[in-house]
Amino acid sequence: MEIQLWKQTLRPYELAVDELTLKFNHIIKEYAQEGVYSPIEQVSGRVKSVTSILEKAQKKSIPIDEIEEQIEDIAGIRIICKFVEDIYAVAEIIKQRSDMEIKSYKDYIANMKPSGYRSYHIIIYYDVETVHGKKRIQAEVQIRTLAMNFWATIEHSLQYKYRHNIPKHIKEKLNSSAEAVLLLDKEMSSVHREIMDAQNSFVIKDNIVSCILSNIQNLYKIANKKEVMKIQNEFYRIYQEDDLEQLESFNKQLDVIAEGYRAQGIS
Ligand code: 0O2
Repeated sequence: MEIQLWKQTLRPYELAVDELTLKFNHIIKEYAQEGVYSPIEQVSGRVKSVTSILEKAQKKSIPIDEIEEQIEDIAGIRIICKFVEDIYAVAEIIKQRSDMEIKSYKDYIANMKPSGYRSYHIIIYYDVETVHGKKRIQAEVQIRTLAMNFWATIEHSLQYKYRHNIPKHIKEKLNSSAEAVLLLDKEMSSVHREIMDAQNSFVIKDNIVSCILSNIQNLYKIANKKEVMKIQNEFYRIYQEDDLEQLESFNKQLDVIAEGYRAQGIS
């Protein structure tokens, strides 16, 4: 392939990475808006550099004109989760989507790589619309926990530094830290439910409080100031009690009051 064609070839992959990153980030947002725990913690994406593509093609004896077909991770998305259970929930979300078609997957969590690498990989087909029309590309979605990502990032940097010939004593440290990561993920899974509940109630409280605040702000514009001050003080009192049910019922009452003022404003 001519050098100047690389940029053009990689453009649809850049578009795919941008779109997929946005879509996965939107999932986090939707969960937050619905006050539900999100299995996705962070999302990032990258297009493989030309050097890395050429290195991989050389290593795997892939002819230049078969690169797009045979190198499945030119577009790469990384999804970071808190818990191992979340990884499988994310994989399920991807399976259910109509805009991503699963080509294959590799479960390096159930089958850890000899290096100690753990992650769940899904290769998807994804359509992008470019000025030259529709193009179906492949993208690799790597799903891992925060702990797995920490290990993989360090190990990747060491592979890069030692050009895949990591000294024995460092390999041993990597092996023992891979064991520690496995243990950490197991320990964290045992408090999965508690964390989910805590996070859910935090998100629910956060949503209720922002509804209350926006209602109070609106009331300030249309209602009697003294009455709004009373409502505000009542809100502070209930907030300090730290009782979600009370907060919810106060929010409902406030909704009715605000609605009444809106109705008065119309008539
Ligand atoms: P980069 O620089 O991250 O893009 P293989 O057959 O094992 O050579 P293949 O067929 O591409 O590789 O599939 P595999 O094994 O699923 O690896 C795909 C990607 O997973 C790799 O891309 C890495 O990002 C990551 N990965 C796989 N194994 C390891 C590992 O032992 N350590 C770390 N840190 N990451 C790993 P690239 O192109 O190799 O690298």
